[in-house]
Amino acid sequence: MALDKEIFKEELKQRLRENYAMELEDASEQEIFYTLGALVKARYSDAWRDTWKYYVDKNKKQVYYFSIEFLPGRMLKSNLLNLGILDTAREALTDLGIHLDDLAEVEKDMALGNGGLGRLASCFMDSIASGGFPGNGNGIRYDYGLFKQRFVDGYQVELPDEWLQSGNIWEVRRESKAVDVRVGGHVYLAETNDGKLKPVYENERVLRAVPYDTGMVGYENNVVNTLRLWAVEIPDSEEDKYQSIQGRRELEDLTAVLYPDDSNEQGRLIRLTQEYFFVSAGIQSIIRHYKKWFQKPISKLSEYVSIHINDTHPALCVPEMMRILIDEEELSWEQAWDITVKVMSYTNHTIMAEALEKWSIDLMQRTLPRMYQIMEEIDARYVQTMQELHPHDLVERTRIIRNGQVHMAHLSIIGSHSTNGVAKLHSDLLKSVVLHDFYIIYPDRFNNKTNGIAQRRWSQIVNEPMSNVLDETIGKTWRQDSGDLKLLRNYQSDQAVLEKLAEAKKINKQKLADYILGTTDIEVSADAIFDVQIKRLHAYKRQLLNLLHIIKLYQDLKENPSLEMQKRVFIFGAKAAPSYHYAKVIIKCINETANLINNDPDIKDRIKIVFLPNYNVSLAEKIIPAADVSEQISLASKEASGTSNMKLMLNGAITLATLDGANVEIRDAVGDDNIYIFGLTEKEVYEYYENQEYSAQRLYDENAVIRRVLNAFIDGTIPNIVYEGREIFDSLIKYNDEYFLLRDFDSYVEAQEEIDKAYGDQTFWQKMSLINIANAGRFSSDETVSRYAEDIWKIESKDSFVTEKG
Ligand code: 7GP
Repeated sequence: MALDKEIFKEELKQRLRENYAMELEDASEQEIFYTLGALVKARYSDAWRDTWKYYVDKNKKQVYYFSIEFLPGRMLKSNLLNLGILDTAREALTDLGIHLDDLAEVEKDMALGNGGLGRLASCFMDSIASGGFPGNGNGIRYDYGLFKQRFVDGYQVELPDEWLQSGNIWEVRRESKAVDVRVGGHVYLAETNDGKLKPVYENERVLRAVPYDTGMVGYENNVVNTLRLWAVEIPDSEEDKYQSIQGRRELEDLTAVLYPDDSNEQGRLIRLTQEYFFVSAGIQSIIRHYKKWFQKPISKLSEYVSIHINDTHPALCVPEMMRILIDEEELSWEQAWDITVKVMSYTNHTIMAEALEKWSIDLMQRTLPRMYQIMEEIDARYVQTMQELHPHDLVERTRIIRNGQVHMAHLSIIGSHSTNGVAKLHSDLLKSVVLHDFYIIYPDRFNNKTNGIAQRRWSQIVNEPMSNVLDETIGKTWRQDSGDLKLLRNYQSDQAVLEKLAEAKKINKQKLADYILGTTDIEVSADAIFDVQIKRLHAYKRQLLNLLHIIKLYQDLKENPSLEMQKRVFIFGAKAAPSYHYAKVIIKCINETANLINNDPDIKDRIKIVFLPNYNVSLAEKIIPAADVSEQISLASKEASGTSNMKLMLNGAITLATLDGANVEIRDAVGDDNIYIFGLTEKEVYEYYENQEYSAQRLYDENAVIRRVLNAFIDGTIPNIVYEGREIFDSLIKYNDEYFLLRDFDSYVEAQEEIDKAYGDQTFWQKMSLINIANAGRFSSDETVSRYAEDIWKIESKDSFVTEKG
């Protein structure tokens, strides 16, 4: 439905009067934002209800995407865009003297995730709705999102993110859909009158799970799916047990924070309970919905329901589904198992061994006794079936319960019909190394689904200047179908187009420069190369390698002030996990080096370092359109996919990368001439692991440049890092440089030098940039979710519905 500007203005004013008893002139930005949000929500509420009803009436199979993280960021503009009213709303607001962009800044980032995995889940939610697929998210409504990051004396300081303080305009609390979740206590099996074994619970705690639903608005297609996030409450029946404030707090803390520190027992307990809480609530509500609206026998469940386990945090979906089918629906084990495996599918997002989740048997038994019993049975039956087919060792290594621990990845693979990695290289590594044992057992279960990004958000919403150039050059179809970006290829030698794209980039850079000045007091020139590394702070992602190169440049410039090079601004955005000491040490070192270089008069602004605090989705939206260089420099084999690489490419940044994760596919898309590749290949990395020949000490001894750079950490060159500098130095030399930074250093420097040269030839650079934009279409999450829908979830897009609705 087209939006009439005048009606929209009137409605906004009317709602302000009704809700705040105020005229527009007197309303604050906050009040206008909430009013506008309510107006937008009202515009899609019918479609939300209709979508739900359609799925039910037509008995459509639906997918439920279970994820312990979702990172939607701000939703005002993306809802306006998807409803097809962004431009009109913007104009109407302008008429009223209001800037939509300023208003949008009022919205708190919904930051219910740490990084890539959570953002991917949100890109998928957008694309699932936009593709017209019946699909819903299921997660946790944390009271506090990921911590807010500040820097104090160069150190990361974590502050609570009170995102719900002023309410959340998009959510709907659905108390009538609450379910109870049982944890703790004891469970034993007792025979019932009819001779069946039934679990009996003793001293368990009952938690009430209350859902908060948010509409996931599809792009101009009248589809609105649901993201359901669960919050814990105390059920009436349990009120007596929670009379002390202390007791209530403990319970209410369950959904208070995202990923509580799991380095201590108390933290681990909360985390495991969180995992079960949203899994159990989600599955109970799916089954209830199925029974009420589909009216099909439970034995047909897998024809109508698909559940996706987004990394292993929701792996308890497997035993929880079994519990409901056996204990409550009274199916046989065999039948329940058959259904469960057909319903479940699993994505692995990391090859880092320390991130593969395991829980001690003891903790599992104490926290979730019935889950543990069921997992023991799954494990025993697995061994029984497999020992006839495979060698004893192999079966032992792949068991769910082994060496006193419950292995959640093993549970996810054994209990589902599909396991996928998130880029070709990653999926291959899962098969050949990380999950090789399982690949032998279940070769048909393994597949690849290369990640993608919500391209409309990461181009149309965040980068208007570029979007306008695209419209003028190739028409507007790319806005609907990002595959059409390839039309831009025809303009790679069109000087006028190249210049217009360059101008758009310049506008974005100036805007970011203003933001940088405003938040950090650092002045940067929009003529410099904006060299960007934005992602979680992790040793394997090698922000430190970036820093080593910067220090080298600094030393070169100090030694030879007339050295020719392009001006560069190195921009970082990264949070370190609160308990990740080494990552925090790197942050401190980057900040102190920034202080040194930015204030050194000899450097005369030729290099600047900007570490923007509190990296999140909204900040990414400011940085990405302004980037010239995209740093994707993880040690080959370690980054499962990466998604900032795709966002940066789409916005015309040139990728500087190792052949890791999806970088490999980006290289294939743009060709060797339009990307800068350096460093060890994944094969070479594994060779080092095998022959154990890596010696950082030798590289240090033999390479004077490396020596000088590393010495800067311990000889006082970089001030205020007496302890941190030593720690970095030792990690590289004494502990032999786990991520081979020194081995890749020379080739990284070389690639950086080529970039420096290339930027000097602006036509050449702009052409590379254009080719990157033109080939970014394939990394759309629209495409990715279509592959999941077809190959894994077996759900259909409801294009027919769109035509029915008109
Ligand atoms: C990330 C991977 O590190 C990144 O390479 C990938 O692009 C992203 O998932 C989406 O697939 N992993 C996580 O964020 C994470 O928490 C540990 O993984 C389970």
